[in-house]
Amino acid sequence: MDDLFPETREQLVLSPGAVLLGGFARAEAQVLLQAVESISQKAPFRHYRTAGGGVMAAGMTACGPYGWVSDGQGYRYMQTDPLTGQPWPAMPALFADMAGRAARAAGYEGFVPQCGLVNRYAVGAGMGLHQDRDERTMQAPVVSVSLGLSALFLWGGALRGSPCRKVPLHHGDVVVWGGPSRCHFHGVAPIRAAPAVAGLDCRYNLTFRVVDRPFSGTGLHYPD
Ligand code: MD3
Ligand code: FE
Repeated sequence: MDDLFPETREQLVLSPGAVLLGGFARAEAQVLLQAVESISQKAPFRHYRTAGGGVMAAGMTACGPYGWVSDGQGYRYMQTDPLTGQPWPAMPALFADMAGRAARAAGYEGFVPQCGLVNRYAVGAGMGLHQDRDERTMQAPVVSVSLGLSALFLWGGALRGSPCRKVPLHHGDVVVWGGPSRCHFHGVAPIRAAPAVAGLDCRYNLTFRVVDRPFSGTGLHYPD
């Protein structure tokens, strides 16, 4: 493993199917951030309204065939950006490539994302406990990449009331969430003020998702 993936600081199984690849994206962070900048020029960060009437603390945009949106009518994936009426910016090859390599390092072959969701957290912003269930298939894993300021990730269980573990996620960390962990509750504690990391005074999280395709890859996942 060390020979194949020298970029991984440590591999930690958080729970069955959830694998933390410490520092996996660190060496690529600057090009990933340049791609985020280019995406946000075409599809600007915005703060979606929640179904409950609130506003999300994290700014969001997306790339690839699908973007995730919320507007008070509910949460869903759309093939066009409601802000511009245009298709979402194309998924940069380095995004899809990195997500595929991370999934492979965690034991999944054939991960090809259809959505690259980009979340931006200013200091003080967090994300409440939730499940990701808007994808038509829960078979494929989700790959997430943390950039910039560190976060305390809240890792719950299958039920909202399950106890939460606090997992620090740092610049360059990648987590692959698959199998039974795919439907666990999770959230992000408000980002704490800290010296800039890689020139960033905020945190970005990229999440890569399969939205409406059956997952034909291999690895720990729910059967058809
Ligand atoms: C576990 N984002 O966008 S990434 C989200 O840091 C989201 O921006 C957080 O939760 C963030 O939905 C957490 C980690 C993550 C993402 C998706 C998951 C964990 C997951 C889907 C299923 C299980
Ligand atoms: Fe989520």
